[in-house]
Amino acid sequence: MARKAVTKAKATKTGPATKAAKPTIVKPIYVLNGPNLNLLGLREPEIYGSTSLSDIEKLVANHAKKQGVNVLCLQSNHEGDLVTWIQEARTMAAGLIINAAAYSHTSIAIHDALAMLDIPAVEVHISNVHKREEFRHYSYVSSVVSGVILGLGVKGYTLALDAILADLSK
Ligand code: CA2
Repeated sequence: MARKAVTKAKATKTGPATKAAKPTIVKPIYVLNGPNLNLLGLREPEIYGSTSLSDIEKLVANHAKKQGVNVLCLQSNHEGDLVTWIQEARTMAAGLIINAAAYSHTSIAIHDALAMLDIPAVEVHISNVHKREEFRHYSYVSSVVSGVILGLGVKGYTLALDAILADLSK
């Protein structure tokens, strides 16, 4: 279940507050990217577009900044790194965005780590995996996150951020 970051509305001298103050989210939103995504923009632009991972990270960071939140963007080609960062997110993050790339279709370790999170988590895939090879149709991630965004290109990352912020302000 999503942790709620709530700031109480301040009472004024003239009476009780009528409108709740906007919640302050102090912890960063973790943005985790898995194997080979460091090569985005270099090959297969017909599937993944021409945006690099560093461009995506800037896009998400700017989008977050406009809404007064921070992101921590991390990428690894190693399954264990992703597991460690997901575990770290349990206490250090307000929410988590994950594109586990090929590990989405294989990793029970990532599934188990995500199952232990109690912060909102959204799975992102740049491509529509359901229009692709059958081995990409199943994701071990999907059943243990709040939601999934796929096939919408790099915009999926900012949409995921918006979904997490909406969840946190409920
Ligand atoms: O669509 C996605 O975001 C994927 O997670 C991307 C993964 C793929 O294994 C998933 O099925 C769907 C692959 C990322 C590979 O990235 C590349 C980067 C540059 C050139 C080719 C692939």
